[in-house]
Amino acid sequence: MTHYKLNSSSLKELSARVSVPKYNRENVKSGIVHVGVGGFHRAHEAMYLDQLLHDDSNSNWGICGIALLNFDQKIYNTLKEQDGLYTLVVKELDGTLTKRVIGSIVEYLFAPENPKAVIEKMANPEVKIISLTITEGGYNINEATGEFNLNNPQIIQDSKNPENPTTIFGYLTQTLKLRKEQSAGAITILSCDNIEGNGDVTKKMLLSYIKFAQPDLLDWIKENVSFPNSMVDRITPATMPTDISELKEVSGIEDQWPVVCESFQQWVIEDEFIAGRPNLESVGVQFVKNVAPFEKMKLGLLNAGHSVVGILGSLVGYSTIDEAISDPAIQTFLKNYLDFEVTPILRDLDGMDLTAYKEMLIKRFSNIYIKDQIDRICSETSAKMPKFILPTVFEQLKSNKNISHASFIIAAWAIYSLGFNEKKEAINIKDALAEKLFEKAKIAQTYPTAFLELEEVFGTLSQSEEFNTAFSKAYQKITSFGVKKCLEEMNSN
Ligand code: CS2
Repeated sequence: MTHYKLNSSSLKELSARVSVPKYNRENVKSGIVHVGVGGFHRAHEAMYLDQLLHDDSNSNWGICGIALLNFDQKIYNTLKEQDGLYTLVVKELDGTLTKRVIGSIVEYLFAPENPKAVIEKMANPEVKIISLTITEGGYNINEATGEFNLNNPQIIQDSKNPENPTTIFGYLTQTLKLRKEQSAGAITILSCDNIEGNGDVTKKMLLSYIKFAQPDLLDWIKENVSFPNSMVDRITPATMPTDISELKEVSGIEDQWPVVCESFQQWVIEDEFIAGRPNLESVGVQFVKNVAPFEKMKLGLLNAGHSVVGILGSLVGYSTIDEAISDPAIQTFLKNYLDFEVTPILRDLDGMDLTAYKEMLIKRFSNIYIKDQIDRICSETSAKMPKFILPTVFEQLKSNKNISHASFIIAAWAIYSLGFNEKKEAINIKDALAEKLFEKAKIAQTYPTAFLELEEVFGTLSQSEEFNTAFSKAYQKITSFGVKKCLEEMNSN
């Protein structure tokens, strides 16, 4: 089979083998600028827009992808070499693969190379939406106070050097300033990260920065910027070398960075698009008045579920989520956690069948073709914990309800943070706070609750006597009997 490098000129040949964009990409304009063109964005928003662009009346809704950090150089280079094209490989539960070339990213910029071009692009009057996947840790929140962290050296640097920003806050501020100066019109800033009230949080954090760095912009923003909340969902593991070689061998496509994902997809958004939006409902996006209950459900069940399976699985010595969830001790523990500690805090989900949602979730985690890496799931747990698990804990504590599973998970995380699993193999910990976590984890070997003193992660949790007691008990038990034995005992109660 002839092999083709994926780019605009090979699309015609490739169309005989996989589905490719059937619209004229040259006519597509970037009505959306998206920051963070990792796997998730390319499996989700860019995929929805690709579908929409097949109707010519939507040609104003292409995407300009921004690679914001130095770390993103590789994805930028790939997009550039491949004219923004990439293959999305959807892996069904039965192993069927559906391959489709996505064409909605029609422009791409590498911010560290040319900050000015990024600001000018975002301030272009044709751009109506700036969407973000900058990860849970990207919002610069001090978890101890819930406020914007003005002490972050990069934030200070951006405020002193506004024309050459490095953070998303610096970029957005310059963009809004330019939009105001050039009367470029209103704009929607749409967060697509896993944070409760992600739009509200984006607004709060951005305004805190602007109050500090450019206060004269605040009035304009009030009238001209909207921040809808949204819930996004699609499991997208990191692309593996075998995904790249399979695509080449089976379909003859040489794609440096295809994206693989599950078939499940969901996007629920509040309809607050001040400068207009594409007709996303025609491709299955749900618009609701209040996204909060959906977001709480997804974060509390799915994302927290991932962290539970990831942390416990990692300690036992598994390397993928499907392996870990196929262990009955872990699966039963997860089901009990979701039923007894998370489900009671979920409300206002009219029309949602939570039992079916949870059953589906177990099936999604069990997809043996996805092979979602525990390393991916456990990366940046210090930023995920306050968004995925702690809100549930605080709510349960407030009403004196069960926290036995949550305290067990956090105790397991303290042991995980020492860097070894129960087979004495090193764990590859990727976390901005890895060193601090390690220090606390060391002290926790003698005084377990020292781990909870990390206020930037746990906020006021260490003030709860009830939690401290449950946590210490769980910690001692895990160190004495090992994770599996403890799970089996808890599951049988
Ligand atoms: C995962 C998410 O990062 C994580 O810990 O839970 O990336 C998850 O796969 C997505 O939110 C699925 O929508």
